Parts: sequence; structure tokens; C-alpha cells
Amino acid sequence: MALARRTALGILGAGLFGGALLGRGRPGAEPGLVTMEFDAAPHRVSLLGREVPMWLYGGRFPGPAIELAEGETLRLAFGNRLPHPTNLHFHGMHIPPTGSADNIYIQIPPGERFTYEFTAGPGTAGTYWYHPHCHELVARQMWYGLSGPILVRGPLDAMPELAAADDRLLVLRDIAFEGERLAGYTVNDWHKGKEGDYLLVNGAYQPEWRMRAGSARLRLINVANARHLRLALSDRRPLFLIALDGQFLERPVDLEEILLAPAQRAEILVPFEDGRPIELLARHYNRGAPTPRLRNRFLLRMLPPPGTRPLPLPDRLAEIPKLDPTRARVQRRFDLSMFLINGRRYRYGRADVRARLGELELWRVRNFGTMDHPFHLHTWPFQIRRHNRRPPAFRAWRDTVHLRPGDEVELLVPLRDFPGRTLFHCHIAEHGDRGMMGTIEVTANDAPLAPPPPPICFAPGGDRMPRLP
Ligand SMILES: [Cu+2]
Repeated sequence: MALARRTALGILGAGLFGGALLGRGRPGAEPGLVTMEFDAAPHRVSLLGREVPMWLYGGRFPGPAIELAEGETLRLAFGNRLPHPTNLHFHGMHIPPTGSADNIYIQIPPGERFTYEFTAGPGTAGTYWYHPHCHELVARQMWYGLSGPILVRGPLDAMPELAAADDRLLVLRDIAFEGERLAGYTVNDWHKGKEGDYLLVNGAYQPEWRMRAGSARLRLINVANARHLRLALSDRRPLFLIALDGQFLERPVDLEEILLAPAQRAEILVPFEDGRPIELLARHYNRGAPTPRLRNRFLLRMLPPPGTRPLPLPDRLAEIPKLDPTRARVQRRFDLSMFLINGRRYRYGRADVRARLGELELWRVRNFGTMDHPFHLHTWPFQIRRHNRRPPAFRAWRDTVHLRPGDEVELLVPLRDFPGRTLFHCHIAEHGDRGMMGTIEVTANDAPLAPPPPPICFAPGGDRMPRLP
């Protein structure tokens, strides 16, 4: 029974990635257990006519899709075959920040292995991603290829309007070359965040996909280090937003475009109205820093199947509880400026926020910088109460909120379920590595947590990547 279902999911998984064959969960010996195994290692990748050295998960670019159903446990045997330490962060997932789950204090030296294990709880269905979180090495490890998608399925996916759509994962990032290599780091990259001039979808440049249904469900993940993606469809067709940062909305929202800051996800439904091909476009976006001009006019072309009709839109999706701000007894403020949060640079192990498990907190985050900063909190999804004093147009769970210069957001943060020590930070990867990050400790009884293990991740120095093969 479990075997049959996993097999079915697996076949679907291959299609989800636009036909690419992927490493994926195998049926475990125990019911509800999905086992996977992959390493981070140097590989050469064919990209736009070049053979470029990169660092990859499981030899794939992007990394293998992790697919789970709510209630299932992932056991992932992970090996580090890089010449420097690394680890894994499961971005956006509401799982413990401790033990062998989303614990960024696990640091895996070169040549060693670690087995991650966690359970996707009820209500976690959605689109997430994984990447390294070894401080000061994050940006380079991501730029040179280390990230991959996570997909959790749940009961809502069985709705006829969703189940019949052509369900696809789109791992989006930019890239740049310097001869036969990926472009190396410059001093300026460490200031503004590293960007490229080509946009890729699942590692492919401007792919053409033959679609299999009258509507597509596109699970968009921005894994870029710094590139903000202002996405739209050709012919100014509307897109129907159904999920943000992995979590379903209450009902589809009709939009002309969507902005995805680094690390953010969105799921959209695209009806193929008239059988004409549709392109996914990235419009120019000014994030307060000079941005390399993109060479692509479009990211992806979708060719609808002949003779099919678009599926109806679902009219109800998830129930999202309304959080009561008067219940938020703890209020905090987070002032972002260049590479600092509340005037401080990240220091490993220093508790910048001490909080109590079970509290609902109100966080006011302000951007005093001259460039956009996406603010990310691990472990606990939050709701935006107000953005620049205005309530958002619709309710949503988020894990990364995007702030333009001068912006102020108020977040309602329920610190539920999982005590432990973890991070909040700017998700421009270079800004995080430069210290635009802080530590939050959440405990049930205010007792201090044991100190974290000594750090081993810190970069060997220099602004070039650690040596490639
Ligand atoms: Cu930033």
C-alpha cells in the first residue's frame, strides 16, 4: 500500500521537474518513512555551452527534490564531499530547530556524514527549499550550486481543481559566467549581493515545456542569492496566486505580477485560455542596488496541450486563523541597516532575542538602508499585520518578508511547538554572511539553553570561492 503510493508520487515527481529525472524518496522499511541519500560535492555542469565546475547536491543542478506527504518522516543521509564545512537548512519548514531536524548548529566537516531526520507535520503541505547555513560560507555555497526544492503534499492537493492541474516545481535563480567558470566574487558582490545576467528554470535556460492539462500549477521558488524576481505572464494575462512561502492562501488572488524576493515562494495557477503558448517573464525591478541587465526576454515557454479547456479555479483553499494583536504581550523591534540588525553584527551563539514558547509576539521590522532586504525567520511562520501601516490585502503565512528602503512591517509571530535556538536574518545571502543576522532562543521555562558547539564554518578568508576541482 505505502509502496504503491510512493511509486505513484515518484512518477509524478519526475514530471514535476519538467521531465528531469530526480533523486527522490524511496519507500522506507517503516511505513511513513521516506529515505534519501545524497552528498554535496564538486561536479562539472553543462550550462549554456560551457562545462562549469560547481558544487551540487546529488550531482544535480538544482538539487534532488525532497517529496513528502504530511505526517511522513524524512531520513536523509547527507555527506559532505566539499573541501570545506557545510550543513543543511530546510527553509520555511515548521520543524524543530534542534536535534537532527532544522538545526543549523550541525556543522559537517569535509569528508564526514550526517543523517537528518524530521517529520512534516499536519498543515505543512507546501513548497519549501533547502540550502547550506554554514555561517560565512552560505553565499558562496549557494552561488556555486547548492540548493534544492522541497514539496510537502496534503489533503488540499486532492481538490479536483488542483489535482487535475499540471503540477510543476520551478527552481529559479540567476547565474553569470567568467569564461568557462561561474563568475567569482568581487568586493561589490559582498556589498550588494551577487547577481547574474541569465535566469534559469531548474538549471535550464529558456526551456519549452509541453503542458499536460488545461491549467498549470507552478510552484515558484526564488533560490537566487540576491536577485529579486518580478514575475508576470506574457500578453498581460492574470496569474492566480494560491500559496505564498509554501502555505495556501484562503482563496485564489488574481494578480498581474508577483515580486519574489530571495528565498520567497509562490504558487500560481495558469489557465491556458486559448491554446496559445504562454511565457513566464521577469520584469525589471529596482532593488536600490545596480542590477545586471538580464539577457533573457523570458524564463520559460509553456505549450498548452491541444483541445483542452482551462480548469475552474478553486473558490476556497485553506483556513488561516486571524491572530489577535491584543494578545501579543511581547513587542520587539528589528532595525535593519547595512549588515546590522539593531546596530549589531551577528555573533555566533549570542542570544539577541530570548523568548518564551507559546507566546504570540509582535515584531516591528524597519529598513533604514538604501537597498531592499528580505527578512527571514527560521522555524516559526508569521503573519504580516501591517505593511507601512496598512493591513495586507489578504491573510497569509510567511517566512520571509520583503522590505524596501524606508519600509516598516509589523509581524505577528506565534512561537509555537518547538523550543530551541535558531536565526533570523536578511536573505540576501551575502548580507547574512556579513553579519546581518541574529539569534533567537525560545524556551518553555526561561532556563538558559546549553551553549552551541564551537563554530567550524567560518570561511577560510578571501573573496574568491574556496578552490574548485
Ligand atoms: Cu540584506
